[in-house]
Amino acid sequence: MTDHKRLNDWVEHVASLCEPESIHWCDGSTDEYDRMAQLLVDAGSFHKLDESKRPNSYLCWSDAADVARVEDRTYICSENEADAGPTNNWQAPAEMKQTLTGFFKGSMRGRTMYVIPFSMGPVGSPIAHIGVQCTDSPYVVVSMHIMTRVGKKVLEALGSDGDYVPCMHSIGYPLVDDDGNRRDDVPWPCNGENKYICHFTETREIWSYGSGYGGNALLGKKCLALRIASVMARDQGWMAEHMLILKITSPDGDARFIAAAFPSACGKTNLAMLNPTIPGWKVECVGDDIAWMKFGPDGRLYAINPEAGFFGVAPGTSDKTNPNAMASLTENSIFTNCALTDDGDVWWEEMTDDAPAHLKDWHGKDWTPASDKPAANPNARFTAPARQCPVMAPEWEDPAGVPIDAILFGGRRATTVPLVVEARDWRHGTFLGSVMGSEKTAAATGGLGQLRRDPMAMLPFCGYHMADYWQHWLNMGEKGGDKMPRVFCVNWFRKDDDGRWLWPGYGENSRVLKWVVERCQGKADATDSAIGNLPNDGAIDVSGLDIAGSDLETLLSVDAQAWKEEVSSIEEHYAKFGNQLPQGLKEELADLASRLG
Ligand code: O2Y
Ligand code: MN
Repeated sequence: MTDHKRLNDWVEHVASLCEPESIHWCDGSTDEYDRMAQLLVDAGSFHKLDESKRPNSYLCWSDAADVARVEDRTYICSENEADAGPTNNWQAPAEMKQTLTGFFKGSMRGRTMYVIPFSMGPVGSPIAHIGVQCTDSPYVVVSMHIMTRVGKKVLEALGSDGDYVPCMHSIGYPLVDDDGNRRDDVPWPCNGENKYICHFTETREIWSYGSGYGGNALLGKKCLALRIASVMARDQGWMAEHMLILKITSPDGDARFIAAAFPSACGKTNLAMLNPTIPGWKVECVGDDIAWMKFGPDGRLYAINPEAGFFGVAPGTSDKTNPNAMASLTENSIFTNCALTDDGDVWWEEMTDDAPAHLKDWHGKDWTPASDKPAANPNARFTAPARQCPVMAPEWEDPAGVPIDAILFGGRRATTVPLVVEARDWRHGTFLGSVMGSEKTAAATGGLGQLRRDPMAMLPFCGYHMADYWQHWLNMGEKGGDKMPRVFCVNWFRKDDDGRWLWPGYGENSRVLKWVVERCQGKADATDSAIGNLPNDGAIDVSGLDIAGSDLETLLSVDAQAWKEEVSSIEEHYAKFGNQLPQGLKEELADLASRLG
């Protein structure tokens, strides 16, 4: 209980609907975390990892039908369908609430309801916002302890009348039925038939039912920090973006902050904590997934990472691809759907060159390298405190945020899109973000790389009409004028006709970041081209890198024919947004077409 009457009334309302056996207000303490983890061990949900190998860490395996965000079960419930736009599932709020009230009725019977007050961002920061999640999942409680700031300090910041986003969550697996009959619990309770992740954008509420996994259940992350926050940001004049934030310092000590949006499977976490290969340059991490940006007193955009932890994809993460992520999860971490080694540690595909001779896979079954299925689920996750990352920037918890110098948009494009191009101005940058996308891997499409446009990497996360979101970007540019960050488009994934990578990626991407910083410093020249400002010859520092001059030329040139095809593809993409497409973006597309001739 608190002295916040509205909050108490809401918690009482949720309890009377869901009928839990007891209510626990989370205080965010270590003691609470430990008790909750032990409860999960006793229930058979958590496996405690070997204390000498992975101190204070746990592994759990989810239900095989609850392994990822469920985009087809995710809804934007605005009063008008048109406000959700063509890229979101929509249902009227009253209808959805009626349906879900039926599901939530009695859904927590036999369980404890946890009330989690959490802050997205440093508690008390003018850029931060508060949420309160009611949930019947202790897995959610421990995960929220890592991913957000939880507990008493949040209630204090809320005071007796502060604003918060109410987040109602139930896994939908009551232990007592309507007739009072009790059933046994299972290691990963969830609802096998119904899952709903709903956002009531006008009233700023989140209702999530049926799933205990990741973005469906840790409601501070995608639900609050992106879908609801994007609507708040539109209404209040700020930006809630699916972006990492990094700090980069040049050898002369000049530090710059860069925010970057990438669709999934583009190495976002790797870039956020990259080890630069160019001598004297330093990269530090502020955040790996989400950026909230508000205008500061000097008129610049200041960003915070609203999260306190990493919920990263485990498979593919290794000491080679991301040693800093590996160092972040050496202790105090939760692993979901990874494999278990015989000596009580975790393993996933590509963690080491050679797989262990024997494992328990994510189904708990015996596994050997001869098995035809992966040992870890491809969407297996680590949940680790950000403070454990060896390259966190000292400013990462600064309540004032960090001033953003540049914004990068990236995607996975085998052809057409150069290694880096700078937008001519904010409006052109908004255009580049609105058309960005990734090719699905050939494996996923049966051989053909198929392009999926994912504007600003916000396709599954924008809480309103995507075209209005672009208009909001343009409006922000009008307001911020020449103080807005420079915008760049990057592509680490170019291939030649034989499928050979043209760019080495990983730490070598620091060479591109260096050019970005030099553009911000006014030190590097660029050439105006049909698609934007390209690096001049020799401007990308490739000293010590074994790269053919012809490859570099391909990486930094404009294939006019391919771009003409791109224009047609953008026209198709834009056509989905009808009349709501901002005039400024129509003009940018026309300008591109005319520059291409
Ligand atoms: O699969 C999930 O539930 C989580 S998805 C996710 C997790 C961390 C960071 N980003 C994402 C994403 O889908 O962008
Ligand atoms: Mn993400």
